Order: sequence, then C-alpha cells, then structure tokens
Amino acid sequence: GASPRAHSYTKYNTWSEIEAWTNNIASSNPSLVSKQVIGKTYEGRSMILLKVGKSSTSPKPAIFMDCGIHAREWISPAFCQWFVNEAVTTYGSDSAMTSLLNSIDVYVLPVFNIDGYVYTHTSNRMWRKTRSRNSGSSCIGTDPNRNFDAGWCTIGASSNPCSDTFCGSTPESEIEAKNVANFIRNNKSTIKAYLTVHSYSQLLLFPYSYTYNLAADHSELLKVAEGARAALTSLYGTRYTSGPGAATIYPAAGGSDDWAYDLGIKYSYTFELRDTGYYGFLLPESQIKPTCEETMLAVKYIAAHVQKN
Ligand code: ING
Ligand code: ZN
Repeated sequence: GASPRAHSYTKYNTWSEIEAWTNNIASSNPSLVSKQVIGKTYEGRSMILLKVGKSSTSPKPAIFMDCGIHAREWISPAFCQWFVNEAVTTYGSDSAMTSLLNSIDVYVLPVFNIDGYVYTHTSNRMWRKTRSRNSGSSCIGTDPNRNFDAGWCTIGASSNPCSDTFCGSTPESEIEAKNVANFIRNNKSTIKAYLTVHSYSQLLLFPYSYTYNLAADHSELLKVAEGARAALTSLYGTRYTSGPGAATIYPAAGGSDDWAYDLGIKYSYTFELRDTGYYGFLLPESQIKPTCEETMLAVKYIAAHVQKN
C-alpha cells in the first residue's frame, strides 16, 4: 500500500498529525510499540497511549510518561514523539535502550490535554487549560496540573474558573485527569516511575509541590535528579536546576507528580524543558532537536536507575 509521508520530529505537529503518527509507529513496530485508548477528552477525542517495550509474556515493570498537560507547552509533545522514535530506532543498537526496553515498558501519553492543544493551533497559542465548561461562569477550562487529588486547591491554585490555575470543581473533575489517574491506579503494581513533561524553565522537579515538607524519599529523589541533570548538561551545557517543586519553582497543589508519589510511585518527576524565558512557550522549532537530545539523556538516566532498583 501507499506508505505514509514521513513524520517530522523537528517541527511542532498538530494533533491530527500526531494521531496519524501513533497509528504508523505502532503498525511499523509491532514487537516494540502497541497503542491503546485510555478514554476520551471533554470534546470527545481519543486519548492515545503508546506502550513501548519488547513484547513479553511475563509482566514487566513500567514507567509512565506524559506530555502536553498544558496546551501551550509545545516542546513537551515534541519530546514524547522524539522519545518513541529514539526507542524504536536505537533498540538493538544502543545497549542502554535495548536493555531498558527488554526489561521495562514505557507508557507514553504524547498529548494529555488534546482539546487544549488543538485550541492552541486553531484559536489561542497561549492557552494552558482544558476546554471544559464551568457551571456558573462563562470562563472555560481547568488547569489539569491543579486537578489531581494531592492537597487539592490548598495552595498555588485558584478556585476562580477564570484563572489559568483553576483547580476545577473537584479533584479529577477533568475527564483527562480522571482517565490518566484511573490508568495509573489500575496499573499501580507495575508502574515504578511517573514522568511528566512541561516547559519552560529548565528544571527537574520532584515532590512535593503542595507542601514544603520533604518527601520520605527526598535524598534518593535528589540524587537521581542530580545524576539526570548532569547527564542532560553534558551534551550542550544547558543548565538545569533540580529540587522539590515547592521550594524550587513555587508551591502548587493538585499536581500530577505529587499525586503519583502519594499513590506509591516513588520515582515521580516533573521536567520543565527549555528555555528560561527568552522564547518561553514559543521555543523555535530549531531548538526541538537539541532540546530532545539532551532531555533523552536525563530520561534514560532515570530509567536506568528505575531498572536497577
Ligand atoms: N509548571 C508547573 C505548573 O503546573 C508544577 C509546575 C510542577 C506545579 C509540579 C505543580 C506540580 O505550574 C508549568 N510550567 O506548568
Ligand atoms: Zn506546564
């Protein structure tokens, strides 16, 4: 049959391009990639999750990684696409990737907030939230990263539907957050790490953001973050800061990383990719390749730690 036009990993793809890509990469790599739908978005789009790993008959530990919680952070979905392509193109030649995918599955959600992502392409490039209606307000959307059940709406979040950090009417009021939380809860015994990719600020954050209290695993989380950060910096010298969310960026409740950690997923990290504000959310496409290359080193470092623990 006709072969699909090659997917570009060095441009910002639309949701329809990403959706077509998920089909193609899964059907072209049947022993490494499988596709599932974890639910629908508010506007009815399918939330597509790719499982990347060498097929196995016995259950494997897993890492869950999502991109695009916030609509305008376009470098984030670009990284998830890059990661899957690196996995399928370097499996069998790169020893770290081969060993990783032989022993671990990586669940990749390339776009979490699909409705918001579409809206940034069609109407408002700086949109952040979901696109759900709020009762009693004409303002649209909830911040999905304030909508998880982790100190929900106690700090660094707003109960005003017009705010960009609106926490929603209840924890998991957003169908997208509920679908992800349900998937993670249902696969809790296999998921050893939760990675969530945002931009911008060049940070590698870990719990907690909803409190200044240190996580029970603080020293290990810090040590792994420092190693990942060093790996990232080694490629192009990009400087990252790492630490607990509340003290490193700002206190903020309802974040997915804090929720995953309190559920029992120890290795829970939030990436804030390039840059530090010169371009901000409007990172030029020329920076997709270097950003993804350096971020791969950090993700592979964390994954290798998860693999040996
Ligand atoms: N930053 C994150 C945000 O949602 C964050 C920072 C991480 C908050 C973890 C809470 C928990 O505000 C961006 N850029 O979205
Ligand atoms: Zn974000």
